[in-house]
Amino acid sequence: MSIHLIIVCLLSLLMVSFSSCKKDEPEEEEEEETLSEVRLNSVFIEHFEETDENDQPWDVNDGPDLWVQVARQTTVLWESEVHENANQSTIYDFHVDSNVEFENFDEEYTLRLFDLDEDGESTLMNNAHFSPSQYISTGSGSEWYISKGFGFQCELFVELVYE
Ligand SMILES: [Ca+2]
Repeated sequence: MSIHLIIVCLLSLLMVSFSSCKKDEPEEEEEEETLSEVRLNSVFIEHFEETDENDQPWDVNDGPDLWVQVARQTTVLWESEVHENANQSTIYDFHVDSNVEFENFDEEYTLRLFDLDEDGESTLMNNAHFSPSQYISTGSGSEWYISKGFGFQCELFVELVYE
């Protein structure tokens, strides 16, 4: 074997080991998925106060005409359609059609329940404050339960988007 051939052999060996070295480099570690978006899909009103603060029924003829609102401070993010003549033994599902997103997990949001009156005005029946982080940190998943005693109980169904 000529010295020339030996050098060529050595060089190619070196190149092979160099390229295999590169191949063996560990792939970039997969980044942990982080929660990037929380969207509101539905609000379920499971129980509402039967009467107002004066012990009067919300609607003298039939049940209250329910609708809900989600707000951040003074900004209204979403308002639902109306479920007419609601009764105590039914759970009401208010589906969110538009894209409602809780952008800041630490911020406080407000859920309000109204009765739509015949004159077109609405009476606030109850409200509750919540912040997404309180549900995220406790691993509540996609169902957020809100309760103010037995009088007002509801559940938010959310979609958690990870990146
Ligand atoms: Ca009614």
